[in-house]
Amino acid sequence: MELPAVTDDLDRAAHDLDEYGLCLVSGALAGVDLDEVHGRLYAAADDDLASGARQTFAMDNPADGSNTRVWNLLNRGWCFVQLAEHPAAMQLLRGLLGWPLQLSNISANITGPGGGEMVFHADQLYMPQPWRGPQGANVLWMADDFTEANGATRVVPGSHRWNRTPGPDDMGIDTVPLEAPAGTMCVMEGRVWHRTGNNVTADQRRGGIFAWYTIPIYRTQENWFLSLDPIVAQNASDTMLELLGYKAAGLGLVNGRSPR
Ligand SMILES: O=C(O)CCC(=O)C(=O)O
Repeated sequence: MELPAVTDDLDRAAHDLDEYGLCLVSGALAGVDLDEVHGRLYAAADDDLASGARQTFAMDNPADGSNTRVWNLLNRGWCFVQLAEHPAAMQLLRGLLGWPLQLSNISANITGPGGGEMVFHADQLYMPQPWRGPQGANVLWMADDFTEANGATRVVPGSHRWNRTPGPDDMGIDTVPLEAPAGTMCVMEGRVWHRTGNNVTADQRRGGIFAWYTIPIYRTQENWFLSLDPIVAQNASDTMLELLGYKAAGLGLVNGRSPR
């Protein structure tokens, strides 16, 4: 079982998405400052800790205190808005899922030393089966180097072809760590089996930013209309307004018209 090679060729990446269910794109942060992304992500995590809003989200092990989830990153810095509508991500998502799409959620998962692995899952697990194709895709932005030791996401390349969510008998299946340098973008379609890896380092945190997009017939995980800072919506591009459902066609109308 192998991963596709990291590439900066988006045609190659689209081919990898089809073949492996995921692709790795290098230098994808062009136009967005990785240091800023990294700094703002950890500042947001520290703010949540200081204010008592910190959440751990290890899914199968909520008591895993070494894990931190930072929700709704759009409110935590404009660089995250730029990531959520990044042209390279948009190109790959359009090719995979078509358009319009919605941004369901953008959050970060930070594993800390001693962090345990997450339950094995495919992101479209809440969508009716049998699956006939991808209904969504996760775009993972690596804010740190991802290594096997610091809990790189573990994936099963090719598992999208099985068209089902993993069951209890699948938990022991072989996985590969998504190892790549900070700044790499991984697009992983919604049927790919994966989980957070164990962080066995003594002192390294691993921050991954996960933007989950779906075709717009499902509810969004984040309720943007209640939680989005109005300043973000006021300054958003047309693409971002569409991704958030503030600009719509067919569904999500107000009195038969697009809200914006
Ligand atoms: O943190 C990770 O590596 C994976 C997170 C994940 O799978 C999820 O949030 O659905």
